[in-house]
Amino acid sequence: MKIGWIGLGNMGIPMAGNLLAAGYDVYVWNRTAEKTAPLVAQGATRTETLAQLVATCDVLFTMVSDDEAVKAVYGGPEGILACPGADGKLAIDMSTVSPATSRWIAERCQQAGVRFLDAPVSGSVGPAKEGTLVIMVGGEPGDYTQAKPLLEHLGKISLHLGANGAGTSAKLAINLLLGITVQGVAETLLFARSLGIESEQMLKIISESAVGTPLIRGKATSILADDYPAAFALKHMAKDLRLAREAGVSTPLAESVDASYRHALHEGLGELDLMAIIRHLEQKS
Ligand code: NA7
Repeated sequence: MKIGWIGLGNMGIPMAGNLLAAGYDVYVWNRTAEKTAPLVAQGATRTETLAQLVATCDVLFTMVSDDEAVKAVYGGPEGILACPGADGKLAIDMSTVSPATSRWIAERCQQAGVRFLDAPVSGSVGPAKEGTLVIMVGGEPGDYTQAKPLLEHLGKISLHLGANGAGTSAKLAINLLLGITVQGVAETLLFARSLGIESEQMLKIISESAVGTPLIRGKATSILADDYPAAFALKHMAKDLRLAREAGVSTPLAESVDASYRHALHEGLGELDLMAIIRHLEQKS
Protein backbone atom coordinates (compact mmCIF):
# COMPACT_ATOMS: atom_id res chain seq x y z
CA MET A 1 0.00 0.00 0.00
CA LYS A 2 1.33 3.44 -0.91
CA ILE A 3 0.65 6.27 1.53
CA GLY A 4 0.49 9.92 0.46
CA TRP A 5 1.07 12.65 3.06
CA ILE A 6 0.05 16.25 2.36
CA GLY A 7 1.03 18.95 4.85
CA LEU A 8 4.39 18.84 6.57
CA GLY A 9 4.07 21.36 9.37
CA ASN A 10 4.86 20.84 13.06
CA MET A 11 2.42 17.91 13.23
CA GLY A 12 2.67 16.43 9.75
CA ILE A 13 6.43 15.81 9.89
CA PRO A 14 6.47 13.54 12.97
CA MET A 15 3.21 11.82 12.00
CA ALA A 16 4.35 10.93 8.48
CA GLY A 17 7.67 9.93 10.06
CA ASN A 18 5.86 7.35 12.20
CA LEU A 19 4.31 5.74 9.11
CA LEU A 20 7.76 5.58 7.52
CA ALA A 21 9.20 4.06 10.69
CA ALA A 22 6.42 1.45 10.59
CA GLY A 23 7.70 0.37 7.17
CA TYR A 24 5.12 1.98 4.88
CA ASP A 25 5.99 3.35 1.48
CA VAL A 26 5.34 7.06 2.09
CA TYR A 27 5.09 9.79 -0.58
CA VAL A 28 5.07 13.42 0.53
CA TRP A 29 3.94 16.74 -0.89
CA ASN A 30 3.97 20.12 0.79
CA ARG A 31 3.04 23.55 -0.59
CA THR A 32 6.50 24.77 0.47
CA ALA A 33 8.62 22.04 -1.09
CA GLU A 34 11.71 22.51 1.14
CA LYS A 35 9.77 21.28 4.16
CA THR A 36 9.75 17.76 2.68
CA ALA A 37 13.52 17.47 3.28
CA PRO A 38 13.43 15.83 6.77
CA LEU A 39 11.01 13.16 5.53
CA VAL A 40 13.00 12.50 2.36
CA ALA A 41 16.07 12.05 4.59
CA GLN A 42 14.07 9.38 6.48
CA GLY A 43 13.20 7.55 3.26
CA ALA A 44 10.03 9.21 1.95
CA THR A 45 9.59 10.03 -1.73
CA ARG A 46 8.79 13.64 -2.61
CA THR A 47 6.48 14.23 -5.55
CA GLU A 48 6.83 17.37 -7.66
CA THR A 49 3.09 17.92 -7.79
CA LEU A 50 0.02 17.05 -5.76
CA ALA A 51 -1.40 15.32 -8.86
CA GLN A 52 1.59 12.93 -8.94
CA LEU A 53 1.06 12.05 -5.30
CA VAL A 54 -2.66 11.44 -5.81
CA ALA A 55 -2.04 9.27 -8.88
CA THR A 56 0.58 7.19 -7.05
CA CYS A 57 -0.96 6.59 -3.64
CA ASP A 58 -3.81 4.45 -2.31
CA VAL A 59 -4.42 6.38 0.90
CA LEU A 60 -4.06 10.17 1.19
CA PHE A 61 -3.51 11.89 4.52
CA THR A 62 -3.96 15.64 4.86
CA MET A 63 -2.64 17.63 7.84
CA VAL A 64 -2.86 21.33 7.04
CA SER A 65 -3.58 24.45 9.04
CA ASP A 66 -7.25 25.39 8.80
CA ASP A 67 -10.55 25.33 6.89
CA GLU A 68 -9.24 27.47 4.07
CA ALA A 69 -6.19 25.23 3.63
CA VAL A 70 -8.27 22.01 3.65
CA LYS A 71 -10.72 23.47 1.15
CA ALA A 72 -7.83 24.50 -1.12
CA VAL A 73 -6.08 21.11 -0.85
CA TYR A 74 -9.25 19.14 -1.63
CA GLY A 75 -11.46 21.46 -3.65
CA GLY A 76 -9.06 23.98 -5.22
CA PRO A 77 -8.43 24.08 -8.98
CA GLU A 78 -5.35 21.89 -8.51
CA GLY A 79 -6.67 20.13 -5.43
CA ILE A 80 -7.03 16.39 -4.77
CA LEU A 81 -10.52 16.18 -6.27
CA ALA A 82 -9.38 17.77 -9.53
CA CYS A 83 -6.53 15.25 -9.91
CA PRO A 84 -6.95 12.41 -12.42
CA GLY A 85 -7.18 9.04 -10.70
CA ALA A 86 -8.50 10.35 -7.38
CA ASP A 87 -11.62 8.18 -7.49
CA GLY A 88 -11.57 5.07 -5.35
CA LYS A 89 -8.88 6.44 -3.02
CA LEU A 90 -9.29 6.83 0.73
CA ALA A 91 -8.61 10.39 1.96
CA ILE A 92 -8.11 11.02 5.69
CA ASP A 93 -8.09 14.61 6.88
CA MET A 94 -6.40 15.00 10.27
CA SER A 95 -6.49 18.83 10.34
CA THR A 96 -8.69 20.65 12.81
CA VAL A 97 -11.50 22.33 10.90
CA SER A 98 -15.18 23.03 11.48
CA PRO A 99 -17.62 20.10 11.28
CA ALA A 100 -19.33 22.05 8.47
CA THR A 101 -16.10 22.07 6.45
CA SER A 102 -15.61 18.31 7.03
CA ARG A 103 -19.12 17.68 5.72
CA TRP A 104 -18.50 20.05 2.78
CA ILE A 105 -15.36 18.13 1.83
CA ALA A 106 -17.11 14.78 2.39
CA GLU A 107 -19.91 15.75 0.01
CA ARG A 108 -17.47 16.76 -2.72
CA CYS A 109 -15.41 13.63 -2.15
CA GLN A 110 -18.52 11.51 -2.54
CA GLN A 111 -19.32 13.23 -5.87
CA ALA A 112 -15.77 12.48 -7.04
CA GLY A 113 -15.84 8.85 -5.83
CA VAL A 114 -13.26 9.51 -3.10
CA ARG A 115 -13.86 7.92 0.30
CA PHE A 116 -13.32 10.46 3.10
CA LEU A 117 -12.74 10.38 6.85
CA ASP A 118 -12.36 13.39 9.13
CA ALA A 119 -9.85 12.25 11.75
CA PRO A 120 -8.46 15.17 13.78
CA VAL A 121 -6.21 14.53 16.74
CA SER A 122 -5.86 15.54 20.35
CA GLY A 123 -2.21 16.01 21.33
CA SER A 124 0.57 18.21 20.05
CA VAL A 125 4.09 17.67 18.76
CA GLY A 126 5.26 15.42 21.67
CA PRO A 127 2.44 12.86 21.27
CA ALA A 128 2.73 13.18 17.47
CA LYS A 129 6.40 12.10 17.73
CA GLU A 130 5.61 9.31 20.20
CA GLY A 131 2.61 8.08 18.19
CA THR A 132 0.34 8.61 21.21
CA LEU A 133 -2.24 11.00 19.77
CA VAL A 134 -5.97 10.52 20.41
CA ILE A 135 -7.73 10.26 17.05
CA MET A 136 -11.42 11.11 16.59
CA VAL A 137 -12.99 9.79 13.42
CA GLY A 138 -16.09 10.60 11.39
CA GLY A 139 -17.15 8.75 8.23
CA GLU A 140 -18.27 5.37 6.93
CA PRO A 141 -17.50 2.46 9.29
CA GLY A 142 -15.94 0.43 6.45
CA ASP A 143 -13.52 3.24 5.65
CA TYR A 144 -12.58 3.51 9.32
CA THR A 145 -11.88 -0.23 9.40
CA GLN A 146 -9.47 0.21 6.49
CA ALA A 147 -7.80 3.23 8.11
CA LYS A 148 -7.49 1.77 11.61
CA PRO A 149 -4.22 -0.18 11.14
CA LEU A 150 -2.59 3.02 9.83
CA LEU A 151 -4.02 5.17 12.62
CA GLU A 152 -2.55 2.73 15.14
CA HIS A 153 0.92 4.00 14.20
CA LEU A 154 -0.13 7.60 14.81
CA GLY A 155 -2.13 7.43 18.00
CA LYS A 156 -2.64 5.40 21.17
CA ILE A 157 -6.35 5.24 20.43
CA SER A 158 -8.73 5.99 17.59
CA LEU A 159 -12.48 6.25 18.07
CA HIS A 160 -15.11 6.07 15.35
CA LEU A 161 -17.79 8.56 16.45
CA GLY A 162 -20.30 8.61 13.59
CA ALA A 163 -20.79 10.17 10.18
CA ASN A 164 -18.51 12.80 8.60
CA GLY A 165 -18.16 15.82 10.89
CA ALA A 166 -18.32 13.72 14.08
CA GLY A 167 -14.52 13.61 14.38
CA THR A 168 -14.12 17.36 14.01
CA SER A 169 -17.06 17.97 16.40
CA ALA A 170 -15.37 15.93 19.14
CA LYS A 171 -12.10 17.70 18.45
CA LEU A 172 -13.64 21.14 19.02
CA ALA A 173 -15.08 19.92 22.33
CA ILE A 174 -11.80 18.50 23.67
CA ASN A 175 -9.89 21.61 22.60
CA LEU A 176 -12.36 23.81 24.44
CA LEU A 177 -11.25 21.99 27.59
CA LEU A 178 -7.60 22.43 26.57
CA GLY A 179 -8.03 26.19 26.13
CA ILE A 180 -9.84 26.50 29.46
CA THR A 181 -7.22 24.38 31.27
CA VAL A 182 -4.23 26.30 29.95
CA GLN A 183 -5.82 29.65 30.75
CA GLY A 184 -6.77 28.29 34.17
CA VAL A 185 -3.15 27.38 34.91
CA ALA A 186 -1.98 30.80 33.73
CA GLU A 187 -4.51 32.61 35.93
CA THR A 188 -3.64 30.42 38.92
CA LEU A 189 0.08 31.16 38.59
CA LEU A 190 -0.48 34.90 38.17
CA PHE A 191 -2.81 34.99 41.17
CA ALA A 192 -0.31 33.02 43.30
CA ARG A 193 2.51 35.31 42.15
CA SER A 194 0.51 38.38 43.18
CA LEU A 195 0.30 36.87 46.68
CA GLY A 196 4.05 36.22 46.80
CA ILE A 197 4.06 32.52 45.82
CA GLU A 198 6.72 31.68 43.23
CA SER A 199 5.63 29.86 40.07
CA GLU A 200 8.13 27.06 40.68
CA GLN A 201 6.50 26.24 44.02
CA MET A 202 2.98 26.67 42.64
CA LEU A 203 3.71 24.34 39.73
CA LYS A 204 4.91 21.68 42.22
CA ILE A 205 1.69 22.09 44.19
CA ILE A 206 -0.47 21.82 41.06
CA SER A 207 1.50 18.85 39.83
CA GLU A 208 1.07 16.92 43.10
CA SER A 209 -2.60 17.85 43.50
CA ALA A 210 -5.68 16.20 42.04
CA VAL A 211 -5.72 18.70 39.15
CA GLY A 212 -2.09 18.00 38.15
CA THR A 213 -1.96 16.55 34.63
CA PRO A 214 0.75 15.58 32.11
CA LEU A 215 -0.30 18.70 30.16
CA ILE A 216 0.51 21.04 33.05
CA ARG A 217 3.70 19.18 34.01
CA GLY A 218 4.76 19.39 30.35
CA LYS A 219 4.41 23.19 30.32
CA ALA A 220 6.45 23.78 33.53
CA THR A 221 9.85 24.23 31.84
CA SER A 222 8.43 26.74 29.38
CA ILE A 223 6.66 28.71 32.09
CA LEU A 224 9.73 28.88 34.35
CA ALA A 225 11.96 29.98 31.44
CA ASP A 226 9.25 32.33 30.11
CA ASP A 227 10.02 30.81 26.70
CA TYR A 228 7.23 29.35 24.59
CA PRO A 229 8.36 27.45 21.48
CA ALA A 230 5.20 26.14 19.81
CA ALA A 231 4.21 22.57 20.64
CA PHE A 232 0.66 23.71 19.83
CA ALA A 233 0.64 27.22 18.40
CA LEU A 234 -1.57 29.78 20.10
CA LYS A 235 -2.95 30.75 16.67
CA HIS A 236 -4.37 27.23 16.32
CA MET A 237 -6.00 27.42 19.77
CA ALA A 238 -7.57 30.77 18.83
CA LYS A 239 -8.83 29.15 15.61
CA ASP A 240 -10.33 26.15 17.45
CA LEU A 241 -12.14 28.37 19.94
CA ARG A 242 -13.50 30.47 17.07
CA LEU A 243 -14.71 27.25 15.39
CA ALA A 244 -16.33 26.13 18.66
CA ARG A 245 -18.09 29.50 18.90
CA GLU A 246 -19.26 29.21 15.29
CA ALA A 247 -20.47 25.67 16.08
CA GLY A 248 -22.70 27.12 18.80
CA VAL A 249 -20.90 27.07 22.16
CA SER A 250 -21.89 30.07 24.27
CA THR A 251 -21.13 29.05 27.86
CA PRO A 252 -19.33 31.45 30.25
CA LEU A 253 -15.86 29.88 30.19
CA ALA A 254 -15.99 29.27 26.44
CA GLU A 255 -16.82 32.93 25.77
CA SER A 256 -14.09 34.08 28.10
CA VAL A 257 -11.27 31.90 26.70
CA ASP A 258 -12.33 32.65 23.14
CA ALA A 259 -11.89 36.38 23.84
CA SER A 260 -8.53 35.87 25.63
CA TYR A 261 -6.88 33.82 22.89
CA ARG A 262 -8.28 36.17 20.25
CA HIS A 263 -6.73 39.18 21.99
CA ALA A 264 -3.44 37.30 22.48
CA LEU A 265 -3.42 36.57 18.76
CA HIS A 266 -3.89 40.25 17.95
CA GLU A 267 -1.00 41.07 20.29
CA GLY A 268 1.30 38.97 18.11
CA LEU A 269 1.55 35.84 20.30
CA GLY A 270 0.11 33.50 17.64
CA GLU A 271 3.30 31.69 16.64
CA LEU A 272 4.20 30.87 20.27
CA ASP A 273 2.87 27.93 22.22
CA LEU A 274 -0.67 28.39 23.60
CA MET A 275 0.85 28.61 27.10
CA ALA A 276 1.99 32.11 26.05
CA ILE A 277 -1.57 33.13 26.98
CA ILE A 278 0.08 33.86 30.34
CA ARG A 279 1.89 36.83 28.74
CA HIS A 280 -1.40 38.28 27.55
CA LEU A 281 -3.03 37.80 30.98
CA GLU A 282 0.03 39.21 32.76
CA GLN A 283 -0.09 42.33 30.63
CA LYS A 284 -3.81 42.69 31.34
CA SER A 285 -3.53 42.34 35.10
P1 NA7 B 1 1.62 24.20 10.88
O1 NA7 B 1 2.93 23.82 11.49
O2 NA7 B 1 1.20 25.63 10.87
O3 NA7 B 1 1.60 23.59 9.38
C1 NA7 B 1 0.55 23.88 8.52
C2 NA7 B 1 0.67 23.06 7.24
O4 NA7 B 1 -0.45 23.40 6.41
C3 NA7 B 1 1.94 23.35 6.42
O5 NA7 B 1 2.35 22.17 5.81
C4 NA7 B 1 1.40 24.35 5.39
O6 NA7 B 1 2.14 24.40 4.19
C5 NA7 B 1 0.04 23.74 5.10
N1 NA7 B 1 -0.86 24.72 4.46
C6 NA7 B 1 -1.38 25.85 4.98
N2 NA7 B 1 -2.17 26.47 4.08
C7 NA7 B 1 -2.14 25.72 2.95
C8 NA7 B 1 -2.76 25.83 1.68
N3 NA7 B 1 -3.58 26.84 1.39
N4 NA7 B 1 -2.50 24.86 0.77
C9 NA7 B 1 -1.68 23.83 1.07
N5 NA7 B 1 -1.07 23.66 2.25
C10 NA7 B 1 -1.30 24.59 3.19
O7 NA7 B 1 0.41 23.44 11.59
P2 NA7 B 1 0.48 22.14 12.53
O8 NA7 B 1 1.22 21.06 11.81
O9 NA7 B 1 0.90 22.53 13.90
O10 NA7 B 1 -1.07 21.80 12.64
C11 NA7 B 1 -1.78 21.14 11.60
C12 NA7 B 1 -3.21 20.93 12.04
O11 NA7 B 1 -3.28 20.14 13.25
C13 NA7 B 1 -3.97 22.21 12.35
O12 NA7 B 1 -5.28 22.08 11.86
C14 NA7 B 1 -3.94 22.30 13.87
O13 NA7 B 1 -5.02 23.04 14.39
C15 NA7 B 1 -3.91 20.86 14.31
P3 NA7 B 1 3.42 25.39 4.08
O14 NA7 B 1 4.56 24.62 4.67
O15 NA7 B 1 3.08 26.63 4.86
O16 NA7 B 1 3.55 25.64 2.63
